[in-house]
Amino acid sequence: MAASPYPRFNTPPRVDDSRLVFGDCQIPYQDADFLNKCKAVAFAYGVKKGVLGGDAIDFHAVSIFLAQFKQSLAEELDQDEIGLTSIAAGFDELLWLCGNHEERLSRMLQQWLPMERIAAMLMLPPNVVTTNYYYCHLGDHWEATHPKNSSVIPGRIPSILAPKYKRNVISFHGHLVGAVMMNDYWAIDAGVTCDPERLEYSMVRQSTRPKVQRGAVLMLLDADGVYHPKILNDLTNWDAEVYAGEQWAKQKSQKPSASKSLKSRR
Ligand SMILES: [Mn+2]
Repeated sequence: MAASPYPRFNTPPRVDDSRLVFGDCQIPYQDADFLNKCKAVAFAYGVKKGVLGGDAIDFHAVSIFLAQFKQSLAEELDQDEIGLTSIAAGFDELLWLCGNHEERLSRMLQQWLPMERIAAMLMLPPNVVTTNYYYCHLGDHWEATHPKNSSVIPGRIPSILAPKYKRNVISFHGHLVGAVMMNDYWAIDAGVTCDPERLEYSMVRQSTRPKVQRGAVLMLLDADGVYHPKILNDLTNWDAEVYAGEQWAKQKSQKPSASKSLKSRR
């Protein structure tokens, strides 16, 4: 019989450069202070590209969930536009992955709105690049993903995804922070960049779920094509990281012979 004329969904976006990987900003509930600190560290290292790992906007105006505080969709879209434009400011490219919150308007309309259309509706600048995939590849060995599942155990979901997809995994959606080694793979729960105290559902009503944790991952690609994740969270000494980044960027811009590489002595 004839082969199916329909496409195979096997073309996720791929990047091959250093990236600030962050997500779950849930604009208009973003943690501006934490986001500004993460961007300051990335830019100090000379990293001007990012991966926005889904749930960038909350879309609470079109959520099926009951909420005490609800704005109109028009009001939220205004705030989403302002918030996303300012998050993207300073980046040469920000790859915006799909998350379950980005689906909310489509669910209400009962038809799929492509991410590109959502970005166009928000009049986002051209440095914001979209994909309809919920994950992207970073080089041959890493991925950033906004999976369907969540767990109450930090590192649990990425440690299941990693051997399945045969990659080191940076995972969003879980709202937890943790990095574990599972067999041959790193499994990182990246944390959120929203303000946990602005999430009505987890603040007004108590649950057994662990507390929402802030975090992001700066993925630094070295000259040999190897990624070195720098995990950013509430333990981070931001001034020290900015200083380290500036020194590192300065050293990198000088001739290679000017610095002794530890790698050569391995
Ligand atoms: Mn999510």
